[in-house]
Amino acid sequence: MAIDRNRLKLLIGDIDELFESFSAPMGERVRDWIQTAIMGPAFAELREFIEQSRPPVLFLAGRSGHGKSSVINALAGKKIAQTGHVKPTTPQALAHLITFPERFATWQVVDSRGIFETSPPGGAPSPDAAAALAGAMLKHRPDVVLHVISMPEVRALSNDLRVMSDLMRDLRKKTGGDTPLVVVLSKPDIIGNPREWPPERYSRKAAQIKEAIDYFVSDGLQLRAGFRPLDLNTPYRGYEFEPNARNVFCVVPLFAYEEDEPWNVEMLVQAIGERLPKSARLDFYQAQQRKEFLRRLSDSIIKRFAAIATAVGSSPIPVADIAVLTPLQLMMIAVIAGLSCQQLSLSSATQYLTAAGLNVGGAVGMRTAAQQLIKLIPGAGAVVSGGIAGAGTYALGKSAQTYFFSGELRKPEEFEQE
Ligand SMILES: Nc1nc2c(ncn2[C@@H]2O[C@H](COP(=O)(O)OP(=O)(O)O)[C@@H](O)[C@H]2O)c(=O)[nH]1
Ligand SMILES: [Mg+2]
Repeated sequence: MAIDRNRLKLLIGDIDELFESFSAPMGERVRDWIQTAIMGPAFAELREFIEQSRPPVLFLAGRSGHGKSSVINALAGKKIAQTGHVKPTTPQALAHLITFPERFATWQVVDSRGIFETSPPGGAPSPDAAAALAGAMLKHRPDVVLHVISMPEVRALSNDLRVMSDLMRDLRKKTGGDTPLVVVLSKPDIIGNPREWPPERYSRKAAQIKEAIDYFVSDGLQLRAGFRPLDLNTPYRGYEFEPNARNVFCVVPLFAYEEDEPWNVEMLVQAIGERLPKSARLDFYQAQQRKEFLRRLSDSIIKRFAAIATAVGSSPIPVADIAVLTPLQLMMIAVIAGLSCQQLSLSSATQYLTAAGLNVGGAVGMRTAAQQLIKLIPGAGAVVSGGIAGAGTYALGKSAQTYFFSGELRKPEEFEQE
């Protein structure tokens, strides 16, 4: 289970009702104000994050047999593209919509497979091929372009790379965007002795991989400075670059032979994810069920909701009771639950409250849940200040996050000082 867009409407409906039942006795003026200051911004935030999210567009370039399909399979964590002897029959780029039904996510993958085939490795791709590639990129407007080059062949393929980097420059000019180019150096295992794997166990292999990447950067890209390791402790896992003439954003080695565990795929996920537009991140991470990344997404939700709560607490209108914040907080908990692997719903939120020792089981309903929730908020008094509302909401969010992502119950007080 994960975040199902269709459920967002239900959740918002439930929260709206709850909020109505709380705010009805408060008078119209206060109610309207709460509507504008709390529920409006919170609903808008979730709509942007969930409803308006869209599939990431991943564009694959590189010669046949270099591992494009394998890269996609490794990223997706399942076999979605055929690998091996599939010779392209047409030189056109083909778009695939890949769905992850149990995870409510979709990716658009564009395979520009045949385009480089019109020239032998070593020779520059023909002007026609370059134009076809440029056309395909303009048509599909990728969020990220992955150029896959087999590591043992990097020396022969600097022409391809030069063509790619020129195309990236043109694409940026035409679209006004800054689509990142990620170079994936595939098949790092077959550099040197293929039996020496993984590089964490064979220091010689680690050195050979780093040497191949360094060569690629200095000779292929002709860059001498302006880059650093993605992971300072393991410099053979790839580099990221400052803006440069080659338009390369990062270089990542990836082992993606289907019979084995992929290697370094987390690094590639991170490199791609960080550069995706906000609207494409949920689908990208959710498809892979990568807990750590989804947890980070939930962090940003917690921060946004805490900011909304702070604004409420700091308002000139004296809100008598922290209860007005509880619908907001229940909604936040439901979204955190959804990002972990529970259903996006209020009943997931009550599961946390019950675990936290509040008696909200069964028939008592959402209203009781919301009223009980106050007992969990550190520092909640009769009138809440902005600081307390914000810090309390934040602490509650972190506690729920720990519960849903680590299966551990830590009270909100523990997160109060963060
Ligand atoms: N040794 C090794 N083989 C790989 C790796 N990645 C892909 N392959 C193999 O290389 C061949 C071509 O891969 P494929 O993904 O179909 O390339 P594509 O034509 O660019 O889509 C397949 O037989 C893959 O199993 C890798 O990291 N190491
Ligand atoms: Mg393929």
